[in-house]
Amino acid sequence: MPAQVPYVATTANSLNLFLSTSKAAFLQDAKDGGDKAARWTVVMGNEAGDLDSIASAIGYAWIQSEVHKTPAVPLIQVERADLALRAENLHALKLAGLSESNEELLTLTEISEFAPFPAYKFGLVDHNRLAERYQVDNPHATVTAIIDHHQDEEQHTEASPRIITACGSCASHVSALCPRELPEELATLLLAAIVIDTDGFKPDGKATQLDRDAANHIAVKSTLARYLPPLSALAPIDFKIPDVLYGSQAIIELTQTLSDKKLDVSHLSAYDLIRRDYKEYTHPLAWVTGSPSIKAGLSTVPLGLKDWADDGRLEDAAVKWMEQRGLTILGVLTTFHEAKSNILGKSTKGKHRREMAWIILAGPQIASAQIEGLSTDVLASRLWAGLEKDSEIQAERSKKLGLEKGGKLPPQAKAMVYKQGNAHATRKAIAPLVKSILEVE
Ligand SMILES: [Mn+2]
Repeated sequence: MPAQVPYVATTANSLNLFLSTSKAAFLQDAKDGGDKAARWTVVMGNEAGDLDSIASAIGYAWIQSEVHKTPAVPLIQVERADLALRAENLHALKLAGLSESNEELLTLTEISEFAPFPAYKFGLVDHNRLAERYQVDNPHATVTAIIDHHQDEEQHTEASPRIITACGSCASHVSALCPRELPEELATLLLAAIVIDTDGFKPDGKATQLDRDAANHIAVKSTLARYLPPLSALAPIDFKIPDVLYGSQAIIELTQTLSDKKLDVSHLSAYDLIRRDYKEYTHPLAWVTGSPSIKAGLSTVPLGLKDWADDGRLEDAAVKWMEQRGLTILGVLTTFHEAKSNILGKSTKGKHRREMAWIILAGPQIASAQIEGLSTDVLASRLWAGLEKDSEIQAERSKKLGLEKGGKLPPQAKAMVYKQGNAHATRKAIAPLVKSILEVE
């Protein structure tokens, strides 16, 4: 089997053309001002900017534009310079025939000059609540479509379609909506997202039947098609497709390459690691007089704390990021495999572990609410108690890093490190838990 080269699409392709054309036309309308950009639907994934979010946004914008003939542009919710923090995304975008610089993509960097946001129709993929920044001074902001696999936040109930169903990858929902004919570069991009989210369709993993069916639907159109076993595109719809993708050589190779690139973050600084896979939440505290809101951020880092966070590196990076984002709380969620050596002394993949490092700062939100009895002490005891009594994550205090002593943190800051008894609980479980701990009276 040759290396990845044969899967790479050429740069002159219809996906590439769709992206460049829609980006240029949208930006021109935005610059012209008035309500020229009002005809556009801006389709975006979540702010963590993972491959699922990027592929789903591109895929759904393509469907809107080419199938439903509604002008749509995908917006990648990361700064252009931060695209480089995710090597697996760069690889998948290359397989999908984008240029080395990814200049075809519309990122936050190109829209930063527009305030208020120049368009008001939004399609949300891989999340289901429109971020605050798009609503500021934008009274007509409307979510017209939602396609997601996260917990339903029950917002934007007028959106149509409004598909929010759990499955391994949001890109599977988008793939299922694709017509039989689609650019092979787009099929490849969606397939790459599903592959990385389901660990190559591993049985008993995150892949659901919906993911497998959707992947089979688009795989035949992808640049991998000729390396795959015969697929069932012609099978009757109610015929349960056997899992032909799992275990096929081309899928194994794609899974391996993407996951190697995703896990190779050893060259990144603590500050890069915290920003790389990051989501932000606003929590109103109904139990404090006047219900002040605080901002909390959750970073997922694919390396154990001991490999990057000691000697004050975590504290320095976290405080810098928290001040920049105006955060009161930052949770750093690690996921990694313990290094282990086998009987021949060769290192092998050990047990899957997760840790959480939490930092609470006395930022401006606390300072202004202090008279009402809100302090970092009060927040810390509420958060630690809530985390520790949750039976799903099974948090156990860890003092290895000494973070709880706060020696390298500003005055009044509180911090704690936990090992998770349940290594399966991801940010998808921890975000709603933190919401209920902080918001419930
Ligand atoms: Mn996703």
